[in-house]
Amino acid sequence: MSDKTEKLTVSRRGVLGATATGALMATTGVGAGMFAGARPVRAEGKASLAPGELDEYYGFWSSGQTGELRILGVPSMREIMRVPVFNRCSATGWGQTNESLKILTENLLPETKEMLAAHGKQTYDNGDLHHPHMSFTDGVYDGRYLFMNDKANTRVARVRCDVMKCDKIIEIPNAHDIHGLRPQKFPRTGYVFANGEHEAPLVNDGTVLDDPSQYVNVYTAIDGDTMEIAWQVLVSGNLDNTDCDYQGKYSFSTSYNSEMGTNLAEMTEGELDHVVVFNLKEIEAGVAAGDYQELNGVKVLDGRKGQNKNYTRYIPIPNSPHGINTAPDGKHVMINGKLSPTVSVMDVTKLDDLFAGNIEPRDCIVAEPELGLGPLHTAFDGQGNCFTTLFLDSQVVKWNIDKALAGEDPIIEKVDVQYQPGHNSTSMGETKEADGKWLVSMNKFSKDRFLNTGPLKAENEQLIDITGSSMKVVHDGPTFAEPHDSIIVRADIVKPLNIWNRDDSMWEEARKQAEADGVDLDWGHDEPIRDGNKVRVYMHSIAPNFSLEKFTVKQGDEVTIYVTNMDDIEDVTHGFCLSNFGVAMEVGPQATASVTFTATRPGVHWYYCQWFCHALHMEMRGRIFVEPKAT
Ligand code: CUK
Ligand code: CUA
Repeated sequence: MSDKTEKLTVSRRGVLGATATGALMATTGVGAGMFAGARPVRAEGKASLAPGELDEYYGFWSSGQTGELRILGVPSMREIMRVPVFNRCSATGWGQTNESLKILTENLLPETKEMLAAHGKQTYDNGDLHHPHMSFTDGVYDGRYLFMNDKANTRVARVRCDVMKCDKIIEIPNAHDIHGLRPQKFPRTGYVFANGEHEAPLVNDGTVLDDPSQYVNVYTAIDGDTMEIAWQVLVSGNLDNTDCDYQGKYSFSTSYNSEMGTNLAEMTEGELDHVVVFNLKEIEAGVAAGDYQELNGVKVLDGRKGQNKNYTRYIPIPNSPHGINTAPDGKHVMINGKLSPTVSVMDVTKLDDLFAGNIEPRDCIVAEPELGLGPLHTAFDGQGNCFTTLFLDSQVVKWNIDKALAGEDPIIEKVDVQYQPGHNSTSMGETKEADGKWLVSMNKFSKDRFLNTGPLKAENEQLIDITGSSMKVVHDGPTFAEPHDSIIVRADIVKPLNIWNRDDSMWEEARKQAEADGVDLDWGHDEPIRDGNKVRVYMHSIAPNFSLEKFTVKQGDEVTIYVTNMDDIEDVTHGFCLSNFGVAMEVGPQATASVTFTATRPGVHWYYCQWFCHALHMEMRGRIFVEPKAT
């Protein structure tokens, strides 16, 4: 054990024994800072925008167990849009339209489809979306895509920033429960790195059950352009959060359970956990050299401890690190201690030597300042300062990297937040262009900050002005379950369309089917097209009319309705809602959407536009006649 490690172990023991572990285990939710004097919220400063004023930044928010992506304006913190991804959305028909079902089902594993079919489902209708991140070019957001994980059902999704709709969802084979996710920063995205959190047998077919010694964990690199899996690496310990460098050489993940324990006592037994460093060039060389096993169509390399491969290195870190954040200086990476009151500062320029065997793993840790209790995530101002959330202390601590490196007390200021912060994010903070204007502290508990809504309470996201010499909390923003992470992107980087392009690939299947049916998809067809008991109905909508005011099908027919919105005016979205069939979908301007259902109920049924579009919106409706089966 090196001197450094010994010192680290001792100091950690002292602090942990007395406070952090006890507080965390005994009373999650009631940390020291929870009762600290709550400062009154000032609705002042640049955070309040006048009506009609636009925000300077897009905020892309996860929604945790709600499973959607949310778009906020920063600094106003107004929620502008929700983008369904892993969830079922009543408003847009996500999870019901044929277009969304294609995306939700096309990359599910065969055994998943089988499991879902046994439950009468085509796809999952829940997800747990923690980490939304934008694609990069040259270390800065490029406005192409957003990528995000689903911890609940081991998936990764992509949202197109031109239309703000999800266009790809893949299920990750071999791994379990994708948690940490980051896009490659340089030269571009490139890879999307995804952490499998929960360990399991590599071939999880029931042959191995309660034998954790045979469990593995899996790190996945996805090609962000094709959304195909590039490679996977087996690792020791589970994987929590991940980030990568600004050189395109390394990525790294925290591991909170290097013991591979399965209960709390086992998981926190060891004094040290680790960060796994992945050497991208070496892994690519390993793939090229055929040093992998192919499993479920994926190339899986072995980067576990003791394999003596150059794919990975394991750097000891005080027990249970959580967030990992690369500073905009391109050199330092902050590894947040969680159970340890420290943040470990890793210097990425030392990683070449680490892989060459010239230095010891701990030599890459160049500072390890004590900051407070329960450090979870760190954000940056681009001026050499860090902002670390202290979950147990209910504080954000501002500290200086250079001072930490010099061994001085790096703490500049602490600010109380309400309460128990998890992630935080700064404007452009995870890019080379961190601008040091805004910080959002994403607090897990709101307690008394809003009107009481009963036992289930909102989360509280606080906006903090970090431009001045001291941090100012300027806004409280309640959010529903449960954003973990967010990014704050300069508005000029994101350029969504106002109306769809008619030739968008989103409804490619509809286009092909219409062509096969000899129908002009734009304008539709006067009569349903019958094909055995399958019936296809094509109509268009122009406010305030559907092109079909009635049509007839037979009881038991499988009916597909295609609606094309031929309005080409900004914000004129129509809907199609067939009452008492549970059918509803959004049809954006110049878009086509379709839905398939079985006409089980004979009689007269109304469909209507459920998106208020026109003074005669209520009149925008029509009838479907379902002829009863001959008895
Ligand atoms: S994790 Cu939630 S507070 Cu899933 Cu990014 Cu740290
Ligand atoms: Cu169309 Cu309401």
